[in-house]
Amino acid sequence: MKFVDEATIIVEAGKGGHGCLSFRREKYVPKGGPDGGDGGDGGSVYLEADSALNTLIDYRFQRKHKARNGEPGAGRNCTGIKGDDLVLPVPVGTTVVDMDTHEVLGDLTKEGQRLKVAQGGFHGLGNTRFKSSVNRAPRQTTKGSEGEVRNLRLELKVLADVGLLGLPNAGKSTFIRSVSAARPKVADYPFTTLVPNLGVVSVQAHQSFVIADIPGLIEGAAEGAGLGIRFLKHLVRTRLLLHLVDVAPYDGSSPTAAVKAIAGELEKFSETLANRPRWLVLNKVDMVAEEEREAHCQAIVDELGWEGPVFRISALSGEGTKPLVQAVMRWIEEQAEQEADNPEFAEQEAERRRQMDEEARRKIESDRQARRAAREDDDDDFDDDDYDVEVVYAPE
Ligand SMILES: Nc1nc2c(ncn2[C@@H]2O[C@H](COP(=O)(O)OP(=O)(O)OP(=O)(O)O)[C@@H](O)[C@H]2O)c(=O)[nH]1
Ligand SMILES: [Mg+2]
Repeated sequence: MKFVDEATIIVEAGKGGHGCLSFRREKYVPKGGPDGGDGGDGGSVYLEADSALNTLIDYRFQRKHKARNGEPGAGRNCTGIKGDDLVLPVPVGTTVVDMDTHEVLGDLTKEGQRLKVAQGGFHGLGNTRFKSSVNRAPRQTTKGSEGEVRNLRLELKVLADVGLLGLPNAGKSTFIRSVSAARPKVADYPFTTLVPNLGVVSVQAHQSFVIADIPGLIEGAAEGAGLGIRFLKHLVRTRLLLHLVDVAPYDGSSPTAAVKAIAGELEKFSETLANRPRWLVLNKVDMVAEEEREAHCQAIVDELGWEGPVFRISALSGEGTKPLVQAVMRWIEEQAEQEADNPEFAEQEAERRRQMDEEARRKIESDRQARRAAREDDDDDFDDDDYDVEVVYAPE
């Protein structure tokens, strides 16, 4: 299935039905009173989070979505039928932004959560409503009001507790394969992973977390090198980043330089994200002779002046992955407890998430505009946000 994480759509609520102008006409009843009924309300448009979906692809094909109009009222005080609401299913993790005001209308993060995005028009009143002791034959009615119309941008960000970060070939996909049931492709060439993959890591019964594998980043990604950096937005909902680095690259390049390059790109994408908790994971330790391992790894840590947590693993053999996964689980639980016990901390976290969202949105939007400006013929159908690949997206 094609993975699409952004789409722009137009939603239009239904109009309210007009009120009816009518008088009772019956045999032998001269001058029957007013009997024009009210119109029906127009249908509203809702978005609803649906866990069966994991891409916004459908919204690339159909962009306009309209709820039904309310029916007009009729004689004999018949009220018009209300227009049906339109409920559009979107993947869990979809953020909805009003493109005209740039306002974030909502974040659909739970299965079944609903958000009204366009209010249906209000019904018009029939002339019966205007009957009074001084006006027994009112000819007055009101029209139904228009339904709301909105231009929306839908943004999908995967929901994961932990995000993986690293150069291509660092072993991110190998790692997620070794600790979860996810089966992303692994290969010894760069950019094997083209779309985010999720894996559920079960630590014990009832203890699990979700980990997101994203495409590799390279130096200059913020300026569009490699696959660019827009994938980083999939990390903004995570709580913890695992920064994987190959301790013994084939080409003899420096692991330290690799870590710094990634940190630099992260910073350019979102400062707040760059300052989130990030653990260093030294991968492929099996490639270093056992007696040299300790010194080799320590040298990298010293050269970086890394003060945070460090883990040494071999994603391929599984060595060291268990302690890492357990530490992650503990950390996540502690964070969750802290958020539950300390409202101030929870509010700060929420604020940081909002900030990251905002920074990510700004960066992606300015990149998009730069690309559009660079393209000579402004071909509107050209979709540079597409990931033109087939993926199996199975968080199991
Ligand atoms: N020896 C050894 N090789 C590893 C280890 N982890 C990964 N590899 C190999 O490194 C290569 C790249 O691994 P991937 O998991 O595809 O790397 P990635 O970080 O997902 O790369 P991209 O998707 O391209 O960003 C593959 O040939 C893996 O078999 C490890 O711990 N030890
Ligand atoms: Mg990969």
